Formats: sequence, C-alpha cells, structure tokens
Amino acid sequence: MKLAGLELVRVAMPLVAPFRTSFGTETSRDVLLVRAALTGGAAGDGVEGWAECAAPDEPFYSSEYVGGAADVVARWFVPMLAAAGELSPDAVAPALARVKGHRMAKAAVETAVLDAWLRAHGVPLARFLGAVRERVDCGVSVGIMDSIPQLLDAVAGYLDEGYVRIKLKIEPGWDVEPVRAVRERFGDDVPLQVDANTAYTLGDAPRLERLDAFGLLLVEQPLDEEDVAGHAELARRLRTPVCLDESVVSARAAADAIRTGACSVVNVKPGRVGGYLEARRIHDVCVAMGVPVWCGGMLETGIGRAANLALAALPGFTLPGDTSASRRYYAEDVTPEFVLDGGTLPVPDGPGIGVDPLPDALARFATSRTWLDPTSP
Ligand code: SMG
Ligand code: MG
Repeated sequence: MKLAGLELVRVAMPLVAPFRTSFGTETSRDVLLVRAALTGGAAGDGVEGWAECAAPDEPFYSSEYVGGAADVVARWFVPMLAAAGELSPDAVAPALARVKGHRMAKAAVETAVLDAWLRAHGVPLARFLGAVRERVDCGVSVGIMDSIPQLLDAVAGYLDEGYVRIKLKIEPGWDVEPVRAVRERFGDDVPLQVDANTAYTLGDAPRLERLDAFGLLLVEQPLDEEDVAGHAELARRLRTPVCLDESVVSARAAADAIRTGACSVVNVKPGRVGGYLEARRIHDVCVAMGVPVWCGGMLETGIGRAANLALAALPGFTLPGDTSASRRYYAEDVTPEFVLDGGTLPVPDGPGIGVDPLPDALARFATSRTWLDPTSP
C-alpha cells in the first residue's frame, strides 16, 4: 500500500472542568486528528485510518505542541512517506527517522497508517498488539485544586463513579497536605498515587520523603525530564516507588532508567514514545525486567482513547491507567462515548482502533481540515 494522502483535522474540545498541573491549567484542547488514506492494497483503494496526536496546545508538558506537530507532518512527514513508497505500519518510523524528536507527531502518523492497514486486514489493534483482556481497569488523574475541600469533593465524585485508582497532581506547596487529606477522608485502602510533572529538584527530597507515610503506589516524574541520575538518587532515598513519565521517550530510555534504578514503574504514553510499536517494545522491556507498566493519558478524545485501551490490555499493564471515561474530559466526544462500568472500560474489538469519528460531531468541533497530497508539494 502507498500513501494517497493525509488529512489534518483540528478540533476544539472544551474540557468539562479546568485541569491544573504543576506546569499550567488547561480548559480546552486544540486536538490534531490525522486521517491517513492508503491505496493499492489487497482491500483495494480507499482504505482509511484515524489517529489522534497527543501534542497539547502548548509546549509545557514536553517540547511538543499541536501547531508544531501539524507543521512537521505537513512539511516533512508527508513528502518522506511519499518517497518511502510501499507503506506498512513498521515502515513508517524508519521513513521518518531522519527527523529528530517530534515523537507525538510521528506517533499520530504511524497510528493513522497502522489503523488503515489493520482495517484493510480486518484485525483489531488490541489483537495486533497482543492484548489479553477485554476490559481494562481505569484510574483517574485529579488536577491541582484551589482548596482541599474542593479536592475531596472531586475525589469523592470519582470514587462514586467507580474509578479504581486516584492520581493526584502535585507541586511544591500542594503535596503532603492534599495526600494526607485524601487518606484521612477515604482511608488507606484507596489505591493512590501522585504526579509532579517535573516540579521538584533533588533538594526537595526531604519533602518528598514525607509522602512515604501515606502508602502511595508511586510518585510519578518528580524531577526534570533529563535528570535520570537524579531520579536514581531520589529513588534510593524514598520508600515510595518512583515512576517515570516524561523521561521515558523510547524503549532504550526505559531500559536505561530501570537498569540504573531511576524508576521501578513505567508510565507509557504512545505519543510520548513515537507510537504504539515503540510503546509495545517498552511494555516488553518492562515485562523482561520485572517492572510494572501502566498506560498514561493526554486528555484524549475517543480516537486516542480507543487505541490506548488496546495497549492497556497487554499483560504487563498490571496497574490501572489514566484511561478514564469520555465524560471525565468532554461533555460530548468525537466518537461514541466510552462509559465506565465497574471501574473498567471496554477494549474496542472492531478492526483497527475500532472506533470512527462521528461525522456530525466532527463537523461541529472542527476548526480546520487540511488535505495533504503527497503528489503536490
Ligand atoms: O488523560 O486523564 C488524562 C490525563 C492524565 O495526568 C494526566 N496526564 O503527566 O501524566 C501526565 C499528565 C499530562 C497531561 S498534559 C496535557
Ligand atoms: Mg505524568
């Protein structure tokens, strides 16, 4: 199969509530969806695949942002994929390898091609990746709030809905007290973890050591993305397991971080690591090295969520992910809604990612649609 073209669809998605992390507050997402059209396969012309780019509006989680992702896809990836000729899912990363970084953009393009290819072959993404579950346990990521009572209300609501694990976003000044308050109100049995999004330095180790008293599942990415050695030092000082998110950009980075003791748990986000094929390699590394792995989230719409649920169904994903229901993020999604049932979401079982954007919703949420034709530069 060859690339007939890529369509970039930007959708404006208001969040049901502001989501505050140590690096900023989001109230809506400007989401880049990618539609790949392939031609020339056994299934004939007109095979299509969809993917969602994880890049946020602003480059504050990592260096990537949605406008940059759209630019690199149009300017570089489309000509490179056209030049590559025959396209299979595993040919995409090598075709784009000359471009450094831009993993979220690469992941979106690879996933759109992978979805098209799987649909042409009638294979669900979950089966292709090696999934072993039909439903996955879901946690929820709870943003930084203005007050402890507001946080406790939010956590109470999520527990009532059935989420099986709570993750609290933390930053200096919003860490020990909110964790203590959640433990006091909801007890020691609630699976609880925290995520700092790089907000601390090694000098904050004494403060982070205080979190050891609360029996947390893990502390996620306390230090800078590039400070893997610092995480190893911190991990020696904490009883709470250290989990890495931002620092794990590849299977090699995951193996190095585990080997050097920088983490004992890994958060996998397919966008952050360049796609589902690399995400599966990270899963395999973690299983081989005996480290639990779980699926992170980037406030995805149903398009990204569907694919993440397929990944989260692999055997090494032994901790609940940030794969929450559509309603946790959006009053209306671009796909049929993912609804929490018994703390779980279903793994889509249709070909490819198993869901399509609803044309009506897409028409209403889209702010731009750009067709990129590889034959007309
Ligand atoms: O998708 O529920 C979700 C969000 C989960 O906390 C979440 N993601 O560092 O893990 C993380 C953050 C990054 C969000 S940046 C938009
Ligand atoms: Mg994180």
